[in-house]
Amino acid sequence: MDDLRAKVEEIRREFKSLIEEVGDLDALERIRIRFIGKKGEVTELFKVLRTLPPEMKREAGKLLNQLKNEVETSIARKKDELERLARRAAYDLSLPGRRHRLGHKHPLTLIVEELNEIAKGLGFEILTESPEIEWDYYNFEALNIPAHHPARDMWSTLFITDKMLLRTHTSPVQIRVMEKRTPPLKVFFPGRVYRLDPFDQTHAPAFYQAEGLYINRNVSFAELKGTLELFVKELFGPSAKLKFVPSYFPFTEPSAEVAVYYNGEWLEILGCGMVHPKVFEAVGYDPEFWTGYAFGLGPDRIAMIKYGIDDIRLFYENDLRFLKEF
Ligand code: FA5
Repeated sequence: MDDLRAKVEEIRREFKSLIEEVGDLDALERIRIRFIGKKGEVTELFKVLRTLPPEMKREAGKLLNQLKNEVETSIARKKDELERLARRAAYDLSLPGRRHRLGHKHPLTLIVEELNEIAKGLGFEILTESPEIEWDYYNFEALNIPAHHPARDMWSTLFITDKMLLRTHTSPVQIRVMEKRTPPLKVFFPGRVYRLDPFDQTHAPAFYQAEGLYINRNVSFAELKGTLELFVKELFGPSAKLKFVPSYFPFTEPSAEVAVYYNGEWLEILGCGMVHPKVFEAVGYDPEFWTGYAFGLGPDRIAMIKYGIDDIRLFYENDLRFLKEF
């Protein structure tokens, strides 16, 4: 019995010193096999147990079970610890962190915001919301474009019902504002508009417009021209080349278009003119008393010139390689 006790102590000491030193899972497995494997040192002692006389078996059994439990518990604890260390080593803390990519504003949003800022600087009040689904009355009729008038052909329209459509321009907002307010007024309203236009290099079927309206007494065409020149120079720089071309819109008289010189050609960016007396009549303003100008800018075309983009479709394809450039 004393022999057995001494043997147990020896194994225990040996096991303890080994388990303290062990640094990896393979070595730990070797220790497990050595002590409690099928032919392990502790396992072999149990075989000796069988040969002992019955009166010693009880005490010896207790001794051996205790040793076996100790060994098993220590191995399990060590295994946990080594596995945890291995997991931690899989993280290289010296690597730089992964940056979360933040989105940013779309180039057309940037242009619309810039237009708003310029307009604000010129004393316009900005209206950010207006309906994109519009009544025929506001989009056409009140703007001096009666039903069946050939001027309707200027806007290839997406009708929803006979009387309801996707607005073809931001000009209906002129009517909505004038119906609600009394002059003088100076407002600017960007928004999306829709046309059955081909989706080509310079046309989109859904695009932006931004419109200005100024009503007061004795407003002159010279003021309109000066305002638009300022707009263009603010946008493209003081050396930007622009030209006024006579044009026709049913709701302005006289009317003009402005084109900017870009990449060897003139690109039309806006329509404008003096508010037509018929429009004043439609909203109940006295055309003998009030005067005013209106203009409608095309932010898509402006973005093309400003950013040197030769195809409007790039703004709508949502290719991240393109959008990341801005
Ligand atoms: C108009 O829509 C008038 N409402 C502008 C106006 C307002 C005139 C106030 C007088 C007074 P127009 O159809 O020309 O006009 O369009 C104005 C601008 O929108 C154009 O100069 C152009 O820059 C832009 N635009 C027109 N069609 C498209 C399109 N399919 N894709 C992108 N931009 C377009």
